[in-house]
Amino acid sequence: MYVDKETIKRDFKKKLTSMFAEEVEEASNIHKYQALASVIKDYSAENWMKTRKHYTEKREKQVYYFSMEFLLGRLLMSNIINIGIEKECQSALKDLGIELRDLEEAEMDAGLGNGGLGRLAACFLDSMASLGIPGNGCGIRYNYGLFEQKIIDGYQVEVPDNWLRDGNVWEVRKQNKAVEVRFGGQVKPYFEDNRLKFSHEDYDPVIAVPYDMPIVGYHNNTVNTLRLWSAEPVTGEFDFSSFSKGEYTKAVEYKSLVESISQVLYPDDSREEGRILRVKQQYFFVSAGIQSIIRTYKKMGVPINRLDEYIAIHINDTHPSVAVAELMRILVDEEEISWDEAWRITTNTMAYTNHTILAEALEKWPVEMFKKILPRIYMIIEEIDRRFREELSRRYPNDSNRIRRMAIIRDGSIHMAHLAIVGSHSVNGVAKLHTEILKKQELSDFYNYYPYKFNNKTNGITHRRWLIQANPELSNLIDSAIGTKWIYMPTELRRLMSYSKDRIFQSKIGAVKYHNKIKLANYIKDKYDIDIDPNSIYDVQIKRLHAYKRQLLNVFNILNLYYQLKENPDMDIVPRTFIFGAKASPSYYLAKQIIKLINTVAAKVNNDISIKGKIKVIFLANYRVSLAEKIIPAADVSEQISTTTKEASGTSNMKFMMNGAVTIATLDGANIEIKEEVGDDNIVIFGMKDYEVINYYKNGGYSARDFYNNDARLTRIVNALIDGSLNVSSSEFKIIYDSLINHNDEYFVLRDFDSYVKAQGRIDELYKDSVKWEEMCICNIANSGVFSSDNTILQYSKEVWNTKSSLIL
Ligand code: 26V
Repeated sequence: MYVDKETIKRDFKKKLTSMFAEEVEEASNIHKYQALASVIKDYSAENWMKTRKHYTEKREKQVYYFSMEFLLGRLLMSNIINIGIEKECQSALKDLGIELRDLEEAEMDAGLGNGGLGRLAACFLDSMASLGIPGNGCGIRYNYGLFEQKIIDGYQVEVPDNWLRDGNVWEVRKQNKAVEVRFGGQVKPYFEDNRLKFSHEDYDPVIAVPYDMPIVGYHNNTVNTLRLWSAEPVTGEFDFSSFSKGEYTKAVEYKSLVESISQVLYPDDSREEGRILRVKQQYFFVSAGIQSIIRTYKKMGVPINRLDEYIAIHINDTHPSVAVAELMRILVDEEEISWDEAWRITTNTMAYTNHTILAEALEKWPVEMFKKILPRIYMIIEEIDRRFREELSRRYPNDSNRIRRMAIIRDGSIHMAHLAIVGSHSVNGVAKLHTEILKKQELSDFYNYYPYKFNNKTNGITHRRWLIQANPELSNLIDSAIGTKWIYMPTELRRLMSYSKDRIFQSKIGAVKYHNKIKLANYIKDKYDIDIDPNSIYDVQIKRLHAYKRQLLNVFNILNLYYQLKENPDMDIVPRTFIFGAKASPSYYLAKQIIKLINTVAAKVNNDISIKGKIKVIFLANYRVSLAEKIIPAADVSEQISTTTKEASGTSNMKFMMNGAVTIATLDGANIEIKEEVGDDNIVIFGMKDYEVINYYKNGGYSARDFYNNDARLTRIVNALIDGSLNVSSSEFKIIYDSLINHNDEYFVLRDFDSYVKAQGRIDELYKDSVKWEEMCICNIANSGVFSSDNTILQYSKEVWNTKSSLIL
């Protein structure tokens, strides 16, 4: 869609008037942002309607991506770019004395996710829309997203993220599409027309109200929908004036139930809190989502038993796996379809992605708790479990252990991953190694039983946000070298390979990087009042804080360098700026102490003039999507140093690569595939191999204490945690010390230390050879195209969902 600059100017001024009764000169940036966003939303409104109508008229198969998390970040720029009116907006605003980039900064991030899993969902929405695939998101409209992180005295302090304070310009509340979701109560069986039926009584009804957000495709007139559900009370359900009737307690409980459901996102990554509320949240959006799918489907007039031909439901991790039981409930109880037929439809409709092998993250709900909250759903899960066990005992008549291991309900808990696997036709991991580990280890029983269900879909990232939007200079430079075909076909970036040794192109790449580094330095100066040197290597680790991601290994290398520099301040190394960004789960004490450690080391290193500014450590508070967009284009080195086997895929690794950073990595997750793409010379690999890690876990035989005792560098560094030499009390980092020495270093930090230090030495050597370095950067960019989420989504579409692109002409 095209809009000229004069129209934008006129519409923008009109909006400022209608929304705020303000002139351009008097409006704040927030108001100007809101007016512009609202204008942009208006521009996409017609295509939004058209897309919906088009899908219905053509009876296209639609996919619904169910996810508890959508980490969208900001939407203004991405919508403007995808509509295709960036230049027009820029110059319209310029005429009015406004910088588009300033308005961009006024937008709050939609931070409705913890990390990789939530951001992946957002990248997938962008790709589906840009490919014209009929794809919808379904999730929760949390009033509060992931907490805002403040750093006070080096510690993480969590502050509520009130992202809706100024309203959300992008959303549309659809009151008339609200549905009821039922909690608690009892289920009474009865007979009617010779059929066993169930009536759900005395339940607490909650109204689910959808808020729709447009997902604008890139230059293709497609506008898909992300539907987020908000929980509201049933009006008139409880008469608060009738307290005298003894209804008071019930009324108060009801009110707090309703208010809590869509109140806040769980800030836990891979750690189970076992909270009742989480089950309620899951059922809430799943039930609302499926009810609304069925409602729309029925309008098409196709019989319900063909649902699986028109609808695909994707389960993002186990969080929405109750969808299996909810769809069964609707088909069996409400549509009165036979169990077997309902089961065929359900399993053909559902597909499940696993995102982690960490045991702590596998959701198990206590039966006693679950059946109180969802009595009918529990009965259905029991029946699924009973039939599944029966099937298993026919197949494995003498293997009761195996049947127990695979059961959905076992030892008083419901295993949500098992429910998801049994109830889906497709189960996938998110990178080659991860899928192999699922097949051979974590889910090997299921792989044996259902080999045809298992497949790999390596993650991806949208190159529109992570390259075109975040790094416009690089994007323009690429255009000038190879044209713009890569935008529609990211693997075309390969054509940059013919420039990898071109000295002129190399220096242009270097200049773009340098300019991005200056921009980041200015931002850091502005926000944190710290000077960083754009001629230093920007070495970046940004991701959730977790022991397996090994921020600690990074810190140990820094301390090692620091001690070396203390002894020899003239040591010949390229100056380095180590940049961290990470949020820790509020209940994850070890992770929070690692943040404190990073800040403690930063204070020590940055204030020690004797090392002549050769290394600096910066912890950037409140890491989030919009901050990632500033950091990644400026990075020289991408830290992907998880304990091998633990990082299912990683996606920041792909973002860095696409922006021309060189990766230092273990052979874990998608790092392996990155190495395959760029070749051994363009990535720096270190650390244990997957089989070594697996062997250690199986057979023991690792002694962290031996490494601590036998490597003088480690002795000194680990001692520093408890000897007060970091200028904090000697008990401050005792928990970190204990995790390494007394709990035998579960994630092999000490084991991989030497290998990591050597790898960092190689980085230093490579960087000194600027011709080689630029060549590496170009090879990384050139080979990053396969990691566009367009590529991933095309595979899901073809191999899992059976959907196709359907563009409005
Ligand atoms: C688990 C829980 C458990 C309880 C409370 C809240 C909560 C939130 C999230 C999770 C699961 C986290 C799993 C996850 O984020 N996995 C990451 O998924 C990325 C996308 O596939 C992948 O790149 C990362 O390697 C993987 O760690």
